[in-house]
This record gives sequence, C-alpha cells and structure tokens, in this order.
Amino acid sequence: MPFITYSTHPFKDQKPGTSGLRKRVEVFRQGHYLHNFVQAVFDTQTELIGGTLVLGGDGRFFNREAIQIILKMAAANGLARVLVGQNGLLSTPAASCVIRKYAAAGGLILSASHNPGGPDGDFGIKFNMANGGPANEQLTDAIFARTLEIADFRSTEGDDIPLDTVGSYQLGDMSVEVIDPVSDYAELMAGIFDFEAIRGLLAGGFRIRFDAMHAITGPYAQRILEQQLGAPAGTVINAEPKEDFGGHHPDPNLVHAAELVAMTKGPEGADFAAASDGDGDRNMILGHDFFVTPSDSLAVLAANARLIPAHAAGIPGVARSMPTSQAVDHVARDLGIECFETPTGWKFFGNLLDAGRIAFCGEESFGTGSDHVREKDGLWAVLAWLNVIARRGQSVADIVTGHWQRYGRNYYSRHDYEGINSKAAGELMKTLRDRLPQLQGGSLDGRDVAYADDFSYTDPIDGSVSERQGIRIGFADGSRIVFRLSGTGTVGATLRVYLESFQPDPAQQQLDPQVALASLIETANRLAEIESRTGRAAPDVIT
Ligand code: G16
Repeated sequence: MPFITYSTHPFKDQKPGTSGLRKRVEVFRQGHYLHNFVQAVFDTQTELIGGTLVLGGDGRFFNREAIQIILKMAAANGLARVLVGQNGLLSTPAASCVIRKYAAAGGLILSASHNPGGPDGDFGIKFNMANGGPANEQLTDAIFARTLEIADFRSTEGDDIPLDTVGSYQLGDMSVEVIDPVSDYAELMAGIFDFEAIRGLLAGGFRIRFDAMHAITGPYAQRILEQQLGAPAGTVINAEPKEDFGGHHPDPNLVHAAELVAMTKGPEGADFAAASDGDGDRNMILGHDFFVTPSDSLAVLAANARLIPAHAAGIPGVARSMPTSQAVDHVARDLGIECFETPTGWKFFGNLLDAGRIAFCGEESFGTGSDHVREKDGLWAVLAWLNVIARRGQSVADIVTGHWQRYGRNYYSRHDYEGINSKAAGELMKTLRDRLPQLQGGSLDGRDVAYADDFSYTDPIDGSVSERQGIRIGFADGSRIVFRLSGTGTVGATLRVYLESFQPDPAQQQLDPQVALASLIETANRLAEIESRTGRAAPDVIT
C-alpha cells in the first residue's frame, strides 16, 4: 500500500486547553486541520512509532470520519498496531483502561466532553500517555509547537476499516483490532467493587436510574447496571449514543439533566440517580430529592473507601483541584492521610496516582476517580456510591447529612458566565490580579482576608511549576472565593466564580447553598465588577 506525503500549512490555534484540542466541528473539517494535529502528535510522541495506539471517541458527529483519517495516518507513520473501539466508540475512562491493560504507547480520544455535538456543535481530540492519563503540559506544549511549523503529513488512500465488526484487520504493515469497547472496562469494575452487595441492594427494591444523555455511557451502563447487577431493563435512560446527543447538552448537572432530577422527586421517585457526560468521565450523583455536590461526593467516598473491596486496606492520600471545596481536606485530616491541591485538569493528578501518593481524587466539575485508571470516571463514581450505600444500608441523604454532622458542611456553589467577550474577561481577571497585593491582610465586607493569590502549583513528583491557575481569596473563617476562566469552551470566554463557606454546626447545615453563600456571592460580584464588565446581571448556570 503506497504511503503518500501531503503538503499542508500550519494553523495557529491548535493549542490544547484544559483537556485537549476542542473546536467547532466546522473548524475541524476545514482543510487538513485534524491531519495537522494528528501528525504533530506522531512527530512528537515518537514512542508511538512501532508501538500500539488506542483509538476511540464518544460517538459525536465526525467521530467515524476522524477515526478513518487517523487509522490511515497511523499506518503511514509506522505504528505497529491500533486498538479501536467497535463503531469508533470508547469512553474516556475505558480508553484509559485499555491503554493500561494492553501496555499501549498512548491513545487518541475523540471527544469534546460535555460540549454539544452535531454538525453545528463541537469536536475534540486529546492525546493520552502510556500511563492512560491525559498528556501533561510539557507534551501538549511540544505538540502545539509542532503544529506551528508543520509542513506535511503522511497518509494513504487505502480502504476504510469496517468499524462495526469486532475483528482484526490489516492496513499495510499495521494491524487494526476492532475491540468490544465495554468488556475490558466492565471486567475492571467487577474487580474493584462489591458486586454481590450491589446486586442484593437492587434485588431488595432499591430504585435507581442512570441517564446516559444519548452519549457514550449507554452501552457501558446497560451492560454493568442492567445485565451484570440486575437493575431492571429501562433503568438506563437515553441509552443510545447519538451523533448529536439527541440535540441536548451532554452535561450532567442540575440544568442539563433536568429530566433525571425530576425522576428523583415524589413518593415514587428513585432512591438513587446518576448521569454521565458525552465521553463518560463526569458524573452527577442524586439521592431521593437530594443533590450531592461533586466536592461532597469525593469527601464521602474518601471517608468510606474501606467499604470498597479494592480499597479495604485504606487509601494513601487524596487530591482535589484548587476550586473544588475543601470538604475532602477534613476527611484526610481525620484519616491522617495526605491531601493535595492541584490546578484544574485531571492531568495534574497523574503523577500523584503513578507515585502511589493518592488513590482517590476529584474535581468540582463533576469529576471523581481513583487509581484504577488515569482519567476521571463517571461509572466508577456511580458504582462506588452504590457499593457504599449497599454496605452502609443508608439512603444517600442520610449518608451525606451524617457526613456533614461529623466533618462539618462546606457550602459550595459555582456561578458560570458563559460566552462572554474574551477581552472583557481578560481585563476582569487582570484587574483582580492587580488588586491582590491590596487585599492581602485586609478585610472584605467584614471578613478577614487570610490569603489572596493567583494559584501556582509545584508538582511534588517532578517539580514542574504551573502558574496563574486561578485567583483565590481565602478568609479567616474558612470561606473562599475563586475566579478563573474556563479552558474548555469554544466560544468567547467563560468566567467561573467558585464560592465556599464552612459550617461546623449541624443545626445550621440545612440551608440552600445560594442562601448560605449570599453575602459571599455579593462580595464576589462587587469585587470583580462582574455586571459592568461582562454586561451580565446573573450567571448562566449555577451549580
Ligand atoms: C475537563 C478536565 C477537567 C476540568 C474540566 C473543567 O473536563 O478534564 O479536569 O475540571 O474540564 O475545565 P474548565 O473549568 O477549564 O472548563 P472534561 O470533562 O470537559 O474533559
């Protein structure tokens, strides 16, 4: 089969964000946009040449086409083997699992996560390393630098690989194995959790619902929850992956999973409900008429880790991203284990997980996971909760309120201002940054400022430094305001304001977080001059 070198010209905007390169579909379909990025990966990740690549995506529009393009480029670039999910599907955590299990040199995951899909939606691609985790900043910087100078790419004009049938194929000297996307992952889950206890819980009439949001987790949840654990057929809703996610926004939060939230209300409401996102790495956990914040979810799972068979001996440490609430810090102190605060982005957990310093980690952005893979994992979180519920014999609400009574409650909320003018957003952040020295040691609306800085992280394992990771203002009473700009949006800028306060008194732990945080919200809005700078009187999404 003849391999051909095609000439191309660089695009200036291929810098990966918080999690890979995400752009509108129309951007990815222009010229050789995708080819350039993939060639930059092959040019810089030389261990792939002669090695194994894992390939799959969340099934969104352009997924199938992109997979065929990448397969041909992989063959022309001298890769030995590609493991690709049937129909081009692999959830992000399943891709991480497959990379690790088959000792692949890396993986390419096609997804724009929770961003909408379809011809007018978003597409994305990210490179994962041999440990199964997202490429670290050094690698993404190298890939980006290469995209700026790229002049040609290699490919071939061979036939497409039939992705709908599991089997082995050949593209020149490269073998292509189309694999069942679910089985390796399902086997991994069965080895972690107490499936017997969960089966017993479900057989006893505990009612659960899982919303796959017409995205990747439908086949995974049906196999594991319905077929292996015995949940009734139909437990998984919106189970069929669709190229446009049924026209919805595959983002598991209270706004976009409103149909699921409604299923937890009233006397017949589900006892437990959960949703996952486009590529299956996020999770939202609900009890009967009860929302568990992702920050609380991490804290509760850490406190109950020993109930999960794979962690029966306890966990060495935990980590959370900086804007995530400090709920898990209280648990770590109590358990006498290490607790790390990292920048936003799952890639920052990789070194700590590889070094065995932490076993659980999580982010406020509906991400929770463990050392079983190197990505956050939506279904892992669901199974972890079911495992804990089955072993404790308590409802979700009882587990969480009991947790608050013991450790205190971290009231928490995130306010998002989406699609705002990028220049205005940049100026807002700059003004805040400039004011930090004045805030130090002073007080704001009656609260004493304990620290005011732009978060900088030194990786404890490799010493790498990541600066300007978000502006944080911490108060002496334990409350915090954090401002940062999202690194995952594709239109304008998204300002995220994270708000947190601590309430140790059980008698005062039952407030609506928006009420409990009202004065802090006012302080944040005033301090950042949000309305005058963005033209927005209220956030677009509150979680
Ligand atoms: C990605 C990253 C997460 C991060 C999230 C939010 O999630 O993997 O680590 O917390 O983005 O990022 P931002 O606040 O910059 O939008 P996903 O699920 O989109 O891959």
